Amino acid sequence: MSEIALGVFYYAGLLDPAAQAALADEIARVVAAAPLYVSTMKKTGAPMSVRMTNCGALGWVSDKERGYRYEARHPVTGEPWPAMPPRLLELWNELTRYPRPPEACLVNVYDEQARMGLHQDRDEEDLAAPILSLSLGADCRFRLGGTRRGDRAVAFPLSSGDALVLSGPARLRYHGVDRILPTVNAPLPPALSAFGVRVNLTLRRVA
Ligand code: MD6
Ligand code: FE
Repeated sequence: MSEIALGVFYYAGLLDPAAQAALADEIARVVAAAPLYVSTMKKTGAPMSVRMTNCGALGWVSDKERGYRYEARHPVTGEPWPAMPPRLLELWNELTRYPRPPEACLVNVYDEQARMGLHQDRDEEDLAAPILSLSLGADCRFRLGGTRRGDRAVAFPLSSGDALVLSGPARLRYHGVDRILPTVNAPLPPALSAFGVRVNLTLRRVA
């Protein structure tokens, strides 16, 4: 683990290939129960290039009409989200040491062209709780800015099995995914490879 900036904890290669495959199996079960959907941006209504789903009590959803929010049900099927796999709760406890469990795990699925614009995660009421991110599959170029949009940013790759925690003074730092990198160091495990080339999980406390 290295604290690459105050409150930014980077765990390179935290999950070995077997752990990545086991996690991919669990996420494939989530996707089977809660199909991937396309969210739209709140101001423009433009579709996001990343497809999403969630597990846990709450899930992050977005549309032009009602904006960014957490909901207890899938926006298309109307079903409650699947339970969060116990392994994710363990990783949360291990890596964040936060006394309360995550309520939402957003699953972002990227194809080669997908990206994620620079954003802050601030749709949660509990901004004291960290966010834990886990990546599987293709490397991406991750961008981490400051707490104001115009602040200088650094960019570094996130690879399969890496974990990243944004906490404390870094909780509201802007960040995004510039692009998926072309060299495939670790393909998505077969359980998920039909859906895209990279999967990122973000675990959050909401309330
Ligand atoms: C991604 N990650 O890696 C997008 N958010 O695909 C995030 O948006 C993110 O990595 C909060 C904390 C860590 C993250
Ligand atoms: Fe984010």
